[in-house]
Amino acid sequence: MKNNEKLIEQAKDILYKNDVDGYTVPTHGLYPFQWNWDAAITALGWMKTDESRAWLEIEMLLKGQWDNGMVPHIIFHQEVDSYFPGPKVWGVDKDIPTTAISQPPVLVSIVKMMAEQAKDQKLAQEKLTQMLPQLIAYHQWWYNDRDPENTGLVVSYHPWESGMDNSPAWDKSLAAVPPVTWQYKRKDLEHVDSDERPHANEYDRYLYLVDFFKKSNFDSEVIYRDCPYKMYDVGIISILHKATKDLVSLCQTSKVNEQHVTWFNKQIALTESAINTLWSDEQNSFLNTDAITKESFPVLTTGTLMAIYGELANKEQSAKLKILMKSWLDETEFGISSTYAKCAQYEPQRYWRGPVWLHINWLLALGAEHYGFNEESLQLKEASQTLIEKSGYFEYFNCETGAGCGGDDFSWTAAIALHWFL
Ligand code: 9WN
Repeated sequence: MKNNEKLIEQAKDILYKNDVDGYTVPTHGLYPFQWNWDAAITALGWMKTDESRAWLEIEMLLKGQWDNGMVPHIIFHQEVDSYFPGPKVWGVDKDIPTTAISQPPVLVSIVKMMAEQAKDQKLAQEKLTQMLPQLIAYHQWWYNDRDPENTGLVVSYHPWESGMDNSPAWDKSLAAVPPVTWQYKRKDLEHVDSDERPHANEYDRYLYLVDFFKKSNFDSEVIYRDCPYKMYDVGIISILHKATKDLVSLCQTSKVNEQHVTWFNKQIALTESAINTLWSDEQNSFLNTDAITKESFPVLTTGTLMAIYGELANKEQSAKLKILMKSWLDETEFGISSTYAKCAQYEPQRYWRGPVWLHINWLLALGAEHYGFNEESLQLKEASQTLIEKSGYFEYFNCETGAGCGGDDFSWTAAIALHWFL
């Protein structure tokens, strides 16, 4: 790559700049706490400069784990008032305040990659042994809490849980959630242009759900029964599935109790069969589906393509997804747009409705590689390199112009560039 040395230095500088006492904020100001999937992805970047710091990132994340096993979506390690909604709105009364939902569980897969690539194997094995019980508890929580009826498909309770906040796939289900009636002041719009962020009517409903969790005393059974938003999110299901397979492999090499392996293998088999109920022959894709109304949404997003990363597509499905991925890639120059450009809801610049995220390009490239879609995987990598050379380390990028959007000096963008191609 052009300017390789300079880009490496800049990426590492971003990690150090965003380091706050052992955890990394995604970017200062806009996101001043530790986020779940950001932390995991950022740890991969730390592996390129300081392995013990990388392990510390994961340990800090696991400090926020709930007794029931959930690893929350945000860990509010310190008070900072540049973000809304903060710990008071979430109302989680714990030593370290957190939110009450999780995020796409890439964690275990990344821990496995870290252990495999670590130069300091002694440290890696020590950390792995120490964290494995917590990682097992996290995955048990996903299946027990979010699929109590053993269907093979976990549900998600909030667009923020998907990590792809205002993806058009959530529009209809979110519109069925009542808005909050109290007044609030958003802080994201103090940092980023409003045309790059979700609309007010979406925030009204995001907050209604936050209130609902609090009013339900965070009781899993009550939330499962009454939550007005329940989604079969192909992204979460796929990422969880891949991570559970990685967890089984970690358990086997670490000689963990065989019962765990058997139990997780059962979950893996259930999902492999149940995922077919989300397949659409019309769209030639898996579709996100409302778990309350059972309506599936024919909008193609990076979440729906994640089945490739999750290794959940069978032979015929993967052949169709390859064609879809190819034409998706041909639509724009910089990788996979978060919403397929031919869908009516596509907007090249608005949050999760079109822009490109570097870590999503990377996850999809891994999936493409798994299925032997070598051309697509290479195209994703080259497009991602072009993006970084052109625009630097933004949170995400306009998929048509490649212009940086959202927060600048962004941790996961720097981390993936370091890990993947620098
Ligand atoms: C809410 C931190 C997070 C990412 C998400 C991204 C965005 C938060 C927000 O930022 O979400 O969690 O306030 O917009 O959508 O994927 O983890 O980078």
